[in-house]
Amino acid sequence: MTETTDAPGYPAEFAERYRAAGYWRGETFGRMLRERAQKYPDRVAVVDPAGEGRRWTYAELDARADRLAAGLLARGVGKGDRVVLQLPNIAEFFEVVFALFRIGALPVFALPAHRESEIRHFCAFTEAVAYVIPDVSEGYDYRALATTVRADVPGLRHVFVVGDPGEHTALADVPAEPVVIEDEPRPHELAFLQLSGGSTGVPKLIPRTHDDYIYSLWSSNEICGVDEDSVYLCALPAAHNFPLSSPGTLGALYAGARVVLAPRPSPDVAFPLIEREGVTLTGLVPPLALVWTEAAANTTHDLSSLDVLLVGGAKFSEEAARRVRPALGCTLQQVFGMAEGLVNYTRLDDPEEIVVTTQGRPISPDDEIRVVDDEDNDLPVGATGHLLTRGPYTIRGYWRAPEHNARSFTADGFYRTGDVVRLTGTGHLVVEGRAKDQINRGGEKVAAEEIENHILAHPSVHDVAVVSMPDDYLGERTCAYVVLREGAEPVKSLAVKKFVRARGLAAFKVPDRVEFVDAFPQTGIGKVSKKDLRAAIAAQLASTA
Ligand code: J2J
Repeated sequence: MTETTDAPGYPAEFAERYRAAGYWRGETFGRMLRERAQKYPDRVAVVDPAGEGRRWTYAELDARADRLAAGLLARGVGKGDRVVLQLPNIAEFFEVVFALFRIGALPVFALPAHRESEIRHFCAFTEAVAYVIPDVSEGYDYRALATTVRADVPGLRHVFVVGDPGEHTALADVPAEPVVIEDEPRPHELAFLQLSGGSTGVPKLIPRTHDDYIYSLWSSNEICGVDEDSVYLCALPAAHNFPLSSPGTLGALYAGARVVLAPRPSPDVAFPLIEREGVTLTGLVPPLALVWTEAAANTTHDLSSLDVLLVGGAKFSEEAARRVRPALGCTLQQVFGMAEGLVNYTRLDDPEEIVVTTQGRPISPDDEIRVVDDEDNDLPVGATGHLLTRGPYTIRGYWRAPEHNARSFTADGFYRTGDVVRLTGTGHLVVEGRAKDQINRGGEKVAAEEIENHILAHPSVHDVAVVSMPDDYLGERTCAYVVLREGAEPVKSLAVKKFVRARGLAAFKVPDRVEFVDAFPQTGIGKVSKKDLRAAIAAQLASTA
């Protein structure tokens, strides 16, 4: 049982079944890296082209993780402690993650885009003992953010900085002589907390175990053809679940392959890296895949090493999917995954029609898929409904969220994904829409309620409803419908955006558009009809296009 007071674990009979089936191999991340370092000491594990450029071998990454683990233990960071990690795509990301894995401290994977509001919540809610940041990245000084957060969260004992630490501690000063780790993490225990895209006021945390996550990695490797000769380009933010695990950087390291870190995902950065490093696969969200297919037509860079392009995080249109092979000369794999668990891939030998028209099928024969109506009745194959799932790498509940879990999971442990799908006769899933109150902004998830709460704090705002609006490039953008207080000072759309930004939110959550109305359309039972608001803004955009 992985049951703890913090999160519901897999029931014993399921855990036994997953072990007996060979899915859960009884490995941990810490030991996995040690084994790879013994097998492939001199092979390059991580390439970080930033600055002078660094290439760490497996032996070097392993030794660094050991030394950092010892240093963290010496500073009182230990098993079960939470550590909020907010690093860009740099080699230290893996040094820190594996050091934490080794001592059994749990990384909490924040994104570089997060700001005070999110980071304060992660640090306070997880009772984190440490926060790891770069000094300055993409022009933003994370040390100032850390100072602010630390003042609000007294339990946060350490801020470790990659680079110039300012008033904090340099990560480079932490490593110490390796020690024997007493209470090593065990395979069924938690390895980290991943962030949920979410639909609630604050992002929920996803507790993943070594056993379940490592299963998703080695299976993804088989499905995507990753072996020790593969070269994975990490173009999306490394902390996101897609580039981390589908098959991602951790899948690549599991295979003994090479991870190449792209500081940014744009073709001008990524294409030269593909050529230089002989990249064989990478993963992108749909808007970037479009940019890449367009840029490939005019590039002088040799992209011929690229075998597989994974596209997921948001719906990839059939039309765009058809362009991938002609433009980039590689195989497209659509991937429909979620940090909570379930990941679907089109297979490398699927017929082209399936690859361009579906979002794939589950990793595991033991991924249970249900497509149901609003009352949880199972629908026939081919009908569109809510996707529920349970399986060997899908969580049974969020971390410290019992009330929310009662809504997000069925009594028998199926996760309510909030996705609306259709199952084809071949067992593939087609994503048709979404029932959760979320905007999928080109793969970046925005929980409507979170933004609504921020806008409601504005003194002139009486009520607000945040909805998606169609967008050619991102698929969706965010539109906030605002009702002002009677007699309130008139407010401009820009002022609302500025207000949200000033509350310290990731830039991708600031509404793209603000519309002022006198009242909201209502549903039959007197709730705000977001469906009508979505239709209204879509019609308005179409008429002005
Ligand atoms: C439509 N919607 C999709 C797709 C995800 C691999 C790939 C992606 C994620 C991810 C991930 C979609 N078509 N191809 O974790 O390991 C939407 C769904 C889903 C939500 C999950 C991985 N691929 N989505 O995107 O946790 O709505 O994970 O429930 O960020 O993204 O978001 P997230």
